[in-house]
Formats: sequence, structure tokens, C-alpha cells
Amino acid sequence: SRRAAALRVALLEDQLVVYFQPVVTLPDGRITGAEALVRWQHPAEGLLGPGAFIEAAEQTGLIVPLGAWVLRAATREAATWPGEQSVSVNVSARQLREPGFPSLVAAALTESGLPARRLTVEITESVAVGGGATMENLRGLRDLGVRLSLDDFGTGASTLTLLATCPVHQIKLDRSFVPDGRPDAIADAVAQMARAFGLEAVAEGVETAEQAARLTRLGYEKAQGFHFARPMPAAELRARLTTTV
Ligand code: G
Ligand code: G
Ligand code: MN
Ligand code: NA
Repeated sequence: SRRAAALRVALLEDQLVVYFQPVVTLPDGRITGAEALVRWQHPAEGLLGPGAFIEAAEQTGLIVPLGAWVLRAATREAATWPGEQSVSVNVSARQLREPGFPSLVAAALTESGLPARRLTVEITESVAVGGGATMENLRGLRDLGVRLSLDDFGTGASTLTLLATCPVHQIKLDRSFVPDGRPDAIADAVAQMARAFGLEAVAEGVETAEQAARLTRLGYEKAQGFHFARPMPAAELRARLTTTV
């Protein structure tokens, strides 16, 4: 497609940028890390979000070089942060099936100087269909000392089996289950599941103080969302981290 051809050019000509959305600890709201979110600075259309191009990238396989670029950019940036903050990078099921994916991650860590413990790889429940190559890569990442997070939690399939077989450290409650005045039974159940499996519970898409308070009571350790901070350019986050440490 034309979009895919343009995206290929974007990769070659450095039109992609990484924004960072802070992840905070509950209840104090201290920035403990950030999620890397790719954007495309399109020469004609302006700044595009992933919704405009990730699907085309997946279909054409361009997600593999794009993902490698994001990984290098995000680890390089996080290595400049003043503390122990971690960076979370989204990895698609397609990337995770690639032979040698852990070596790519190891190279990004070596090049950037970022310690493995400060990198979190976000995967979704769709990796469950990836089979043996995927599981081998997940174990490879774990052996590097990288942390794994199960993103958009609750929206996919085979949740329980995956949790029992996949070496994840964290689960990220999908924003559609963040309590909004209705009963918070799902958010509660997910927090309890996290405790049962010994995993860290994070909530995303937190937009109000009321939601943050409820999530804290339910046992969520970390949160992310517009209530705390929007995704922002790297320099903006770096400035915040250096003035508040
Ligand atoms: O930034 P925004 O909220 O528009 O992101 C929308 C979706 O795009 C998110 O669900 C996120 O997981 C996905 N996304 C953002 N950056 C990346 C990336 O670098 N790689 C992959 N595979 N997905 C990404
Ligand atoms: O990986 P994931 O698809 O979950 O990426 C997070 C996406 O959610 C990003 O595109 C980000 O811009 C968006 N987002 C972040 N915080 C909020 C929020 O508080 N509310 C809503 N509606 N979207 C958010
Ligand atoms: Mn994510
Ligand atoms: Na998510």
C-alpha cells in the first residue's frame, strides 16, 4: 500500500519519534518510569499516532525494523534519565516470533548502557498464539533480566493459561476496566489475580483522582494516564525527571 511505502521511507529518513508517558507509583504519584509510544512526524500530515500506521506495519512486516528502531531509541533515551526509572516498550506478536529477538534486545541494552532491569517489554495476550518460538524468546528475555508486562490485560484470550505458563513480572489492566463509578469488580479481580501469581499490578488510562484512589484501595502499585501525565516528547520528560529528583 502507499502508506506502507511511505512508512518505509519514514524509517530510512528518521521521521519516527518516540513519545514517553510517565508511569507513577500509587498513591504518591512519583514517576517511576515511562512507556515509549511511537509517533510518525509525517512531512504532509503532521504528527500521526500509532493508530494511523501500526496495523499497516504489522501487515507488511515493517513492524520488525520499526520495532527494532523504537527499542534502540527508547533504551538510548532511558539511559540518560537521572535515576532508576524504567522504560516500557511495546512489542508486537510478530516481533516476538522473530528468531533472535532476545539478541536484538541484548544489543540495544549494550549499545545504550541501560541495565536490563530498567527495561520492560510489553506484550499482549495475542502472543499466546505464537507457539514455541514465542515462548523461547520470552524465556530468553527473562534470562537477560528484562521485565515482561502483559498489556491490555483482560481484553484478550487464554489469560489464565498464559499467566501460568509465561514468565511475566507485571500485568497492566486495560483502560476499559478502570473503575468509572460503576462496580469495580473486574479491576478488583485482576488485582487479586496479580497477587495470586506474584505479579505487579499496573492500571492504564487513569483519568481522574477518584479512579486513582479506587485503584490504590484495590491494591494497584502503579498507574498511568491523563490524570498524571500525557505522552510527551523525550526532552519534556527528561526535564521533569531532572527537576524533581
Ligand atoms: O500512543 P497511543 O495511545 O496512540 O498508542 C496506541 C497503541 O499503539 C497502544 O496500544 C500501543 O500499544 C501501540 N504502540 C505504541 N507504540 C508502539 C510501538 O512502538 N510498537 C508497537 N508494536 N505498538 C505500539
Ligand atoms: O500500549 P497501549 O495501547 O495501551 O498505549 C497506551 C495508549 O493509551 C497511548 O496511545 C496513550 O496515548 C493512550 N492513553 C494514555 N493515557 C490515557 C488516558 O488516560 N485515557 C485515554 N483514553 N487514553 C490514554
Ligand atoms: Mn502498552
Ligand atoms: Na495498553
